[in-house]
Amino acid sequence: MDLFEKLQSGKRKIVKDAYLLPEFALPNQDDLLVDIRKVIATVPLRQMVTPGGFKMSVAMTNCGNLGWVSDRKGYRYVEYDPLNEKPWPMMPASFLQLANVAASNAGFNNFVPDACLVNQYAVGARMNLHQDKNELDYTWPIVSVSLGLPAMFQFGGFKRVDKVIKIQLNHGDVVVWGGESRLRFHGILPLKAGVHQLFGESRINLTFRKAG
Ligand code: MD3
Ligand code: FE
Repeated sequence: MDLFEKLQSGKRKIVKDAYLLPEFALPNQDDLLVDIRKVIATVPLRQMVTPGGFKMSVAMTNCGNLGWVSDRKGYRYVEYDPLNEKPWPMMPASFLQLANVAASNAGFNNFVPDACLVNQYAVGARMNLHQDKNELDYTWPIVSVSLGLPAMFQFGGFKRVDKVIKIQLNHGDVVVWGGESRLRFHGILPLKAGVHQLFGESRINLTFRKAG
């Protein structure tokens, strides 16, 4: 952690255009938990299938106007949940507000996400190195909120083979990826066993995007 440049208000610059806001979401943790429960009661978490036919270890669902989905046909954003053919639930105000304030804090003003991907990691779940390229406009940042068990996040350069740096993401941490960092390869190493007071044996990541 101490390898990052420390900035005002505890904010840390990870690389150009990427900022870690340690524990930024902590004051909102109770509201976030209530709203996460509401979302997943409406549109259940599900393990999607990759275009290659593998079941993802991370369970996912969405809220907001657009939701990210994967199936044999590919990765894309859709307006309707394929499980019930209904629009995704509205993004809770607690989510929208947090994403907007975090983005501003990192220097990206007027961020109004239209998609929130809810990623649930059970012990052992992971996300392979990838780039986020399904959004229309890469000039908007991505805001990521980590809750529950800690995870080892890895990010690299702009090619899969570029060397990666690891950072631990803890409960309440918010990361903002904009500008030049927006297309960096990134992933999550297999989640280590543990029990979190509020989130039990799991990690939840909320990822906010302007996708459409
Ligand atoms: C760096 N999620 O949903 S969030 C994803 O923790 C995803 O669930 C991870 O990668 C998770 O696509 C990582 C942090 C993150 C999100 C988007 C990024 C880092 C990023 C986009 C560009 C660079
Ligand atoms: Fe990603």
